[in-house]
Amino acid sequence: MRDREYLEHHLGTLTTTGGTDLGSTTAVAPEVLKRARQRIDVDDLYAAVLANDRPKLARAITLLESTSPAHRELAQELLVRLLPKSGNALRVGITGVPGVGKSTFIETLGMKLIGEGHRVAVVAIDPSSTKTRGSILGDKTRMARLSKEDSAFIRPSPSAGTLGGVAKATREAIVVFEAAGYDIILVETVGVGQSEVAVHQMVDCFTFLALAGAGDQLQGIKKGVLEMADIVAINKADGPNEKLAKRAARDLAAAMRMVRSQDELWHPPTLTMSAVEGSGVDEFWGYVMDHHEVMQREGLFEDRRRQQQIGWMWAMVHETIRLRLDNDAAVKTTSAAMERQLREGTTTPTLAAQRILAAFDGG
Ligand SMILES: Nc1nc2c(ncn2[C@@H]2O[C@H](COP(=O)(O)OP(=O)(O)OP(=O)(O)O)[C@@H](O)[C@H]2O)c(=O)[nH]1
Ligand SMILES: [Mg+2]
Repeated sequence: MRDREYLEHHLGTLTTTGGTDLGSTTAVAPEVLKRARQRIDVDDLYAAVLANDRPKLARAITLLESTSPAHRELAQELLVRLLPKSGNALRVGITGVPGVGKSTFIETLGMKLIGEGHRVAVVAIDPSSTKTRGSILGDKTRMARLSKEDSAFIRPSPSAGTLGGVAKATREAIVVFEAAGYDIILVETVGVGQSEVAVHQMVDCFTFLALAGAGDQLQGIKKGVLEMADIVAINKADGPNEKLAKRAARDLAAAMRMVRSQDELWHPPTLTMSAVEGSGVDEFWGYVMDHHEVMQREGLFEDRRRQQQIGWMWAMVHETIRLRLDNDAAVKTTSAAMERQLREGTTTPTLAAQRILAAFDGG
C-alpha cells in the first residue's frame, strides 16, 4: 500500500522534470506560480506535515524534490514555515561500501528504536542511482518490517541528479520529518564518491560500517572516511566470520588512532556487530548516545549544526554558480572555441579560462 501511495505521489500531479536540482535561477512568471498554487495548497501541506499525515508528508517531500521553478518556490514557502518546528531530532548518518549491510542494519536498529518509543525517519542519498523505481522497492524489501511500522517512515533517495541537488532535497526532507515529530533521522549513503561528505554535513553523528576482508585485510576503507567517523562498526560479525571481524575491529581501532588526534574530546569507538542477528546493535546505539552526551556537554552539538548551516549555504552558492556556468549560452559558445584553440595549440589554459570567465561575467 505504501509503495503504491509513494509511486502515485511520484507519478501524480507533482511531476519532476528529471534529476533533482537546485532549481531555477530565473524568476517564476506570476501566472505560472498562480496555477501551481491552485493545485498545491501550502497551508494544507503545512498543517498535514505537523499532523504527520503520511500521504501528504510524502507529497510535501516530493514537492521539495521537484525541479519545476514554481514548485521550488512553493517548497521554499513550506520550508520557511516548517523550519521553526524542526531541529529536534537526532540525525545519524550511516555509510559504508555497497553490500556492507546498511539497510539491514537500519531495519534492525529502527525496529529497536521504535520499540523504545521513538519515531524514526530513514532517508537516503544515492546520487548514482538511475534505477529509482527499482531501488525504492529494493530498499523497502530490505526494510520489510520497518516499512510497515506507523512510527517509521522510509524515504528513498531522490532520483539521480547532481550530488548537490540530491543532498539538498534530503536535507530539506529532514526538516519536514522533524516538523512531523520524527525524533530520530537515519541517513543512509553508499560509500562512493563525495556522498559521504554530503551526509557528514547534515548529521550529528556520522557512523561508518565496514567488513572484515577475506584475509585479515580491511576492505573499502578510505582515510577520509575514518577522519569523519564518530563510530566505526565491523558488520557481519556472525557465524564463521565473527573471529575475523573481531581482528578487523582491532586493526581498525589502531588505524583510527593513527588518523585521529588524541586531543579530540570524543574518541571514536570501533565495535563489531551483526545486523542480521542483532548482536552489537544495542552497543552501537549506546555509543551514539554517549557521543551525543559529550557533544552536548562540550557545547559542540550546536557548534556543529551551526557550522553545517554555513557549509550548506556555501555549498548552495557553489552549486548554483556551477549550474549557471554550465547553462550559460555565452559560456557554451566561448568554451567550444577555447577547447578548439587548445587542441590546435593556439592558446594557453590560463588564457582560455580567462576568456570563458569573461564571457560568463558579460553574459
Ligand atoms: N551474514 C550477514 N549478512 C548480512 C548482515 N547484514 C547484511 N547482510 C547481508 O548483506 C547483503 C547486503 O545487505 P544490505 O543491507 O542491502 O547492504 P547495503 O549496505 O544497504 O547495500 P547498498 O544499499 O547496496 O549499499 C544482504 O544480502 C544482507 O542480507 C550481517 O550482519 N550478517
Ligand atoms: Mg542499502
